[in-house]
Amino acid sequence: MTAAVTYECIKVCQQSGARLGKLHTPHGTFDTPMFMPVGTLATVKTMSPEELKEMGAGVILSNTYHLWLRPGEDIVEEAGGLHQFMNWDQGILTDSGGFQVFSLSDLREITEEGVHFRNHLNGEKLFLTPEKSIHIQNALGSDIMMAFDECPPYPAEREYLIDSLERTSRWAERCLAANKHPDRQALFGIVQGGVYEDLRKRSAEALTSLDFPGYAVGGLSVGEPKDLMYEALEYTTPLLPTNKPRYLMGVGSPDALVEGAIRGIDMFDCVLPTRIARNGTCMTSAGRLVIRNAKYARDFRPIDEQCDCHVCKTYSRAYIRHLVKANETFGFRLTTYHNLYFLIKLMERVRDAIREDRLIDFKDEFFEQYGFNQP
Ligand code: PRF
Ligand code: ZN
Repeated sequence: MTAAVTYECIKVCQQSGARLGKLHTPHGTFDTPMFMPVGTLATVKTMSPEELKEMGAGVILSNTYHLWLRPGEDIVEEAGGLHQFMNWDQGILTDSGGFQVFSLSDLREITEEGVHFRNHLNGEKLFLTPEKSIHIQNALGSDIMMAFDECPPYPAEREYLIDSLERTSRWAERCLAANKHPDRQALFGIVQGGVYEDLRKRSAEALTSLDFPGYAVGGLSVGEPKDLMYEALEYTTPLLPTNKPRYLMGVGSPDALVEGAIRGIDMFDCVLPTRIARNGTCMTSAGRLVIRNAKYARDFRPIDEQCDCHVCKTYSRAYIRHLVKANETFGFRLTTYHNLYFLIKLMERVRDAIREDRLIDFKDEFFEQYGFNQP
């Protein structure tokens, strides 16, 4: 059987250890490290697929949990799958619903079989299992599916983390067995274990023995200090096979993208750029810019003078500030476009730096300009 998704490592940066690679999927080949915009409800909020393509997004993420609740995976399947339904012919990765059940719904009860919880829209009682999650993801037809896992909060008791990661490993095995289309839809395993090195090792060993086509590092960026996240990545990525892609879930701040790549991560996703755009915050090469600020009322420069996106070539801070303050939808489209472009372009610069063995130099310059304190 041919694998649905394969990873090709092009080179390792001699200065940082970061990997430059390619991810081959049934919907195209994408350069890594890469950032995936989040399209929870079969749309990257405010952006058309044409715009996403124009800015260079190759893969987007969507959510099993949300599409299950509405419109229902049967409708998406009837449309011909998620790619057809939303008119997106590039890669799609779907998260399993594990994380969303834990972050959005209340009255959860975790059993060996699955998770009981309430629909966050209408309070209806629901039950999600590894098999059900894969059934939905098979119906959606994503290129990459994620195993149904539990993402424990931070901090969590060590004993609890052990129970949880062992259950997550058993669930991972059930997910693999439930995948009806392994030739078209790759299933990635998710390593858990909090910020304990021995627990990450236990989780990674259990999952790598199951031979997934790719691995995610889950359970990070859940409230722990950033240095603990970087430390956890430092001991976790070396536990993962070098011939498979590694995906850091839910991480998308510019500093963490660079630090993650340095620690061997190939894929990232996060709602951060799109979410902050909708309250008027822009990512720029000089740090965050809050466009509502009065000081931009007569500022006719672009959001970021170093950015060559369509928005920065065309519209001024003053205009975008006016739209955002007046709650005009177009303003949020412009900030969203720019923020996504900024991260996609950042990853392109990271890849260039890896190719030239200078990712640490790039990081130092980028952080200095952005105004980050070094971790
Ligand atoms: N598991 C899943 N999705 C996720 C996470 C996880 O641990 C995270 C953690 N940052 C974000 N999204 N399934
Ligand atoms: Zn721009």
